[in-house]
Amino acid sequence: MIYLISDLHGGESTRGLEKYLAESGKGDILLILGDVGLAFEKTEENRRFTEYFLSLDRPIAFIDGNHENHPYLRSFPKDVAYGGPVYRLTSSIVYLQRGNIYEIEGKSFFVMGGCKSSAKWAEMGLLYPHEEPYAEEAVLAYKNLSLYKNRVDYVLTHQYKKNAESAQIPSPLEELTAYIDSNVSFTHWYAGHDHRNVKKDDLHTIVYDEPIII
Ligand SMILES: [Mn+2]
Repeated sequence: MIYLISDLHGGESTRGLEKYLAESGKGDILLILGDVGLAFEKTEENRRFTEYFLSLDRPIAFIDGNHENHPYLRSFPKDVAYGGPVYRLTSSIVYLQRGNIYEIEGKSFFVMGGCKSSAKWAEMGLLYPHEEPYAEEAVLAYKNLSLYKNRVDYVLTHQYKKNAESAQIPSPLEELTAYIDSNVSFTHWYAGHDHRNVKKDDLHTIVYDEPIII
């Protein structure tokens, strides 16, 4: 079975991970919708969480959030898993790259990690380059969706939509999410970032620390 959780934030919110490890079996796979927070802060807690997470001997695939050490995540060797390009952190844990489509247990998953952080994070010195999808990553997303004839089983993103309507020019991520809602056929869209467990409607669910089984 496939389980979904999100937003572990470097060990600050591990309820979903603990529930998953307690409830799931060896053959299951865990997908995390960003803000895992590996090597994010130079604290002993974060160092310990990173070491613990990387020691998990279970299949885990995650997308990135905004609160990640992106250069660290992209420092791992490139590999192929679930039919697409990944960064391989360990023999069982991979980071799924933005704009790609993966085949997991016979289902197709389009993924797009990252989003913009609020200004306070930069002021705190906790903002790494590459938090938001680049235009090239959106281009790759449109290309891969087109190869699938704009039809996938699931859409996984870190952020679904910004809470407030922005008067500014939409970012590549905002343009892409609007495009997917209007042009792509999917069974369900799961996103994290909001720290809530809530089904928004028949097609969209915000995931946090209550594992969802699909
Ligand atoms: Mn986030």
